[in-house]
Amino acid sequence: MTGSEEKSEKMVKQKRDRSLLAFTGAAAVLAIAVNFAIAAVKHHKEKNRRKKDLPASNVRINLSKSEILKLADQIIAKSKEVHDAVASVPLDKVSYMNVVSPLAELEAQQFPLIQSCIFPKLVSSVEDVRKASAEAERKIDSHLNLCSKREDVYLVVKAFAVRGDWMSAEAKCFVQVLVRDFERNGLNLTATKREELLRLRAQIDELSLKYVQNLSDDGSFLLFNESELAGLPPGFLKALDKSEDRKLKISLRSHHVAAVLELCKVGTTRRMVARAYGKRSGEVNISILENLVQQRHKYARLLGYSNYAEYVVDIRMARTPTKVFEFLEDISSSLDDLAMKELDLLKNMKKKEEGELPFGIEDLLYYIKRVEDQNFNLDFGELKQYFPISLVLSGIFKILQDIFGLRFEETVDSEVWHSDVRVFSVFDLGSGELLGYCYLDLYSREGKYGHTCVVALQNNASTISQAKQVPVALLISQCQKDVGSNSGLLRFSEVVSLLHEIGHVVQQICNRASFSRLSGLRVDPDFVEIPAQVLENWCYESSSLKLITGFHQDITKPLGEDVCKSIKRWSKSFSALKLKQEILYCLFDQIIHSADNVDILELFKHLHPKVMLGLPMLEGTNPASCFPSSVIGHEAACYSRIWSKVFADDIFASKFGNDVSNHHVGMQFRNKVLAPGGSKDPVEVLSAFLGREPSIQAFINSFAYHTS
Ligand SMILES: *[C@@H]1O[C@H](CO)[C@@H](O)[C@H](O)[C@H]1NC(C)=O
Ligand SMILES: *[C@@H]1O[C@H](CO)[C@@H](O)[C@H](O)[C@H]1NC(C)=O
Ligand SMILES: *[C@@H]1O[C@H](CO)[C@@H](O)[C@H](O)[C@H]1NC(C)=O
Ligand SMILES: *[C@@H]1O[C@H](CO)[C@@H](O)[C@H](O)[C@H]1NC(C)=O
Ligand SMILES: *[C@@H]1O[C@H](CO)[C@@H](O)[C@H](O)[C@H]1NC(C)=O
Ligand SMILES: *[C@H]1O[C@H](CO)[C@@H](O)[C@H](O)[C@H]1NC(C)=O
Ligand SMILES: [Zn+2]
Repeated sequence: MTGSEEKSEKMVKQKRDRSLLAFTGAAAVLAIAVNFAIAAVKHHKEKNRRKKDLPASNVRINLSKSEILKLADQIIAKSKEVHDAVASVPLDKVSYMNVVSPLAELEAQQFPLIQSCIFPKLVSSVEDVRKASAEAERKIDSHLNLCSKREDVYLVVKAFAVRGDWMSAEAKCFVQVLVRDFERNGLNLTATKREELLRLRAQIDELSLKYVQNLSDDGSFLLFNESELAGLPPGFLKALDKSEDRKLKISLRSHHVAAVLELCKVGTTRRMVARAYGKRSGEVNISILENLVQQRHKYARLLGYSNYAEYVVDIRMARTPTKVFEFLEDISSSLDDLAMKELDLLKNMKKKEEGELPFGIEDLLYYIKRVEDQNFNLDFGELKQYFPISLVLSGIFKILQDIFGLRFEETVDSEVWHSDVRVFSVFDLGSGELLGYCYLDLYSREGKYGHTCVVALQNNASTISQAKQVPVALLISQCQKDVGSNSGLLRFSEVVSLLHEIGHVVQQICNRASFSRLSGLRVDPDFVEIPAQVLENWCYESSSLKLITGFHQDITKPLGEDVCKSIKRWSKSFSALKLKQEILYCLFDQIIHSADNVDILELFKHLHPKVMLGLPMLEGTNPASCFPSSVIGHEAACYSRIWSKVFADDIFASKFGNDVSNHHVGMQFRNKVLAPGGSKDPVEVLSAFLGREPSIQAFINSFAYHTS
């Protein structure tokens, strides 16, 4: 989830990725039938229900305010009851049936109910419903938070884990995750240490909040006259606020800053804006960041780690900070030559336009855009006309059918929360088996969540006390409806984003893990973006582009071959430099969270030219403002986006590179990678599919290929 306003095609390309929203709550631990709760709600609804229920779905749609609050209370009561029951098992009597099974079942059953309470917050058109949903979320979260710290339950689960009558490999994995999560909450520490942990957590939360507020509350602006803003489109200038003496106000919000850095011809203006942006949060307070990092280290050390990065990376595919450093440094150095060539192109362009002035980091976006405008005859505004939403969507479904053997079929007459929402049943093409459902809520509207994301509404489960549940996913996006024609047109960046998100939907629906906690999108966070990133590749291949495009006034005319080729080349342009810049922030993030007493300013000054081919840090900026608020929550894990991208490229290049519609490989991907989900080690999963360990080589080669 990110606050990234859509700025330009390119920005979106880099930022899209944090949009995955997996409402896991702390959810997890659960059992026995919530049947009573479900029956009660169902009965109540029956009276005015005209719409059909979806078979094998327990997701409740279009609940009223009071139904949401009531359901939340029932969820909490049931959960407490089951936890109490598990906690009461004598430690010498623990068994699969009285410990693991109740917890697993509770979780499987409550997950769709919890999501039913929570997702209306994002999509309901009724304000009261959104408020009730937010309140339900707070209540449920704080209950789950309590459960995750229950020592009595921990002791019982631990006793079972020590006995080790696992039943199955998946069950073993589930129990180990339960124990791990309890212990990461400090439950195997002494009472005093546990208190200290809580205190630190509160401090960290408070400092984080301060830090984020200080970055986002900055209401300051710079004043320019029109000639100082030359290059920006008239519409943009017109929309700017003006000062009393008719000067134009550029705020430090990212959409203003990005526009100036990308489009403004005047070097001094770009520099002023970049500098102001780079030292926002007042005369900034690096000490808040330093303090925050110190508290995080203390927190990790109480739990037995030697630093915070170790604590964060331990439960991720990368496993250790050392591995992360190696990874980032390998990639960075292998990009040096290409990035240098790219930079030379930009420097030459600057020389032509501005003479002998030195090239600075604030020139990067502007000259990338200038060179791209010159090299690519791509007008993204024009291109839109080839992407009518309905056509793109049916093209994507066709691609998914061809590769993964998934048949999407629209289900009319099922209940929805808004008339724009469409519901699809997803079937296995071969067997006709129902695999799951997908809700598409594509269009922006008032009160709706402003970003693009996928929410898992239900995970696959077949529990003892209840009929089977199939996976259910909800895709939320912000497409604009077109008045006039009945389907709007998508920008290319929106097409990429849509395919990415549908990758998450496919991942959710193809998952067959038996435990809700390990299934769907609740997988290793270094892994979770991989399937979606693999799918993005289909946006850049001629054969698939032709399936998803058609001129809006004559959809039989797909995009021309030359444009398709151009899009592919464009997708790689300046990618080494852009990636280097991202690596800079990732390294910075990993270093400050791996070492003590780092002088943050000095570190950034040192790292900047080293990674950015000699370009110095912009004088007067503050590294504490490099971290946009979305990074809070990703600390010590910034590398993860690049990590998953690299392995997604490995998969695409080595398995689909020669034939993007290879059904055989697609089915293997579905069965070997998507199906096991979080129930297996991701390295094992990828190795089984690739026939070798995942490697960064394909990614690096794709750059080498591009250079030649
Ligand atoms: C708590 O559990 C963790 C993880 O299993 C272990 O590394 C640590 O040593 C344990 N701490 C204590 C005090 O038992
Ligand atoms: C805009 O400001 C610059 C310097 O800040 C000044 O040199 C220039 O004359 C101004 N242009 C106009 C049109 O006022
Ligand atoms: C930065 O924070 C420290 C304490 O965290 C405080 O002493 C100092 O005055 C602050 N500086 C600024 C410029 O706000
Ligand atoms: C949602 O439920 C309300 C009544 O609670 C009903 O008026 C409305 O039509 C329903 N919305 C949809 C899209 O079915
Ligand atoms: C759901 O998981 C079960 C294992 O618990 C599996 O047998 C079944 O095939 C899965 N169903 C779907 C639709 O994935
Ligand atoms: C942000 O920093 C400024 C100092 O630059 C300070 O006055 C202000 O209180 C801070 N805001 C928050 C929310 O901490
Ligand atoms: Zn994603």
